[in-house]
Amino acid sequence: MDLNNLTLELTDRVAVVTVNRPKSLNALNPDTLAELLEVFTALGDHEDLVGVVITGSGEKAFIAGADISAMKDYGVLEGRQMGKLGHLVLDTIAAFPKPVIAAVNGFALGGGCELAMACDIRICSDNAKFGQPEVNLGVIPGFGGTQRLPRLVGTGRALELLFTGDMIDAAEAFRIGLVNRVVKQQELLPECLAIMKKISTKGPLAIQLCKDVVRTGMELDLARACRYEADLFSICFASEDQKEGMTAFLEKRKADFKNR
Ligand code: DAK
Repeated sequence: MDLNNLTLELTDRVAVVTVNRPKSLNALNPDTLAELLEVFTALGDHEDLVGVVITGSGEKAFIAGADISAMKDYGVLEGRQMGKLGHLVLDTIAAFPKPVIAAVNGFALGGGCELAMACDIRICSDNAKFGQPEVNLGVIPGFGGTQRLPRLVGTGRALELLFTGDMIDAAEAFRIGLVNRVVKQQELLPECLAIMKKISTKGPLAIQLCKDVVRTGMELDLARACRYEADLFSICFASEDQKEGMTAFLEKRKADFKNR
């Protein structure tokens, strides 16, 4: 894989993807989006992977949005193409078979906030700032922000952020439920890796099915979603891991899951 805008590191079966364009505060240009798509597509085939942590390089920005200089002169068709690519990348992250954690290490604005919202869990450093400032530029969010933000924080709070373009700090993001946890900058990556380590001790198939049923179920009505849960619950009983997990409990030992 030839990566010019990202770095990819694999440690203890966890992939750390870092958007690496510090000069433009890790803004997302089409090449970076294409690389994200390539990396997540390749990692999706990695059976032993526990999950992915995505972050930005440096201590100032996670991702300061879509690259404004790249899109300034776009016409309708280029705008549409950029929007399609952005949605494809974020949908790929949201549907990625393993957990994805956003380690938000600074500004998460516009497309950066939208990318963080497509992840399963958001942990941020205490200097992080969030916002959807698109109205300042005469546009609306184009990578799902108008949809994922109200689903995460409620319609009223989302519309206030979308109408004002205001930035909120880490404490406020935590208060409204936009992030799971706030930690010091130097603890950010260790904290995310510690969550992944805990996840790595659980039944891998169960983790995968949990993500699937939550993500799919949120798009269904409650009755259908619960029926889907019942289907996936029963599938667990086709796995060796279910036998191992329950046997280990009864034998008062730690389960040795094999992802089968
Ligand atoms: N794009 C390009 N360059 C950026 C950038 C961005 N989003 N954000 C920052 N930079 C660049 C700055 O231009 C500056 O470059 P130089 O002047 O050094 O060459 C460098 O990063 C450092 O930034 P500042 O000098 O501005 O740093 P400050 O600490 O003073 O301010 C800031 C930091 C994050 C508050 C400020 O840089 C800022 O307000 N940045 C813009 C934030 C923003 O508006 N982001 C949202 C972008 S809109 C679409 C779908 C989706 C989208 C668009 C279209 N379609 C379907 C077509 C998404 C849109 C967005 O994300």
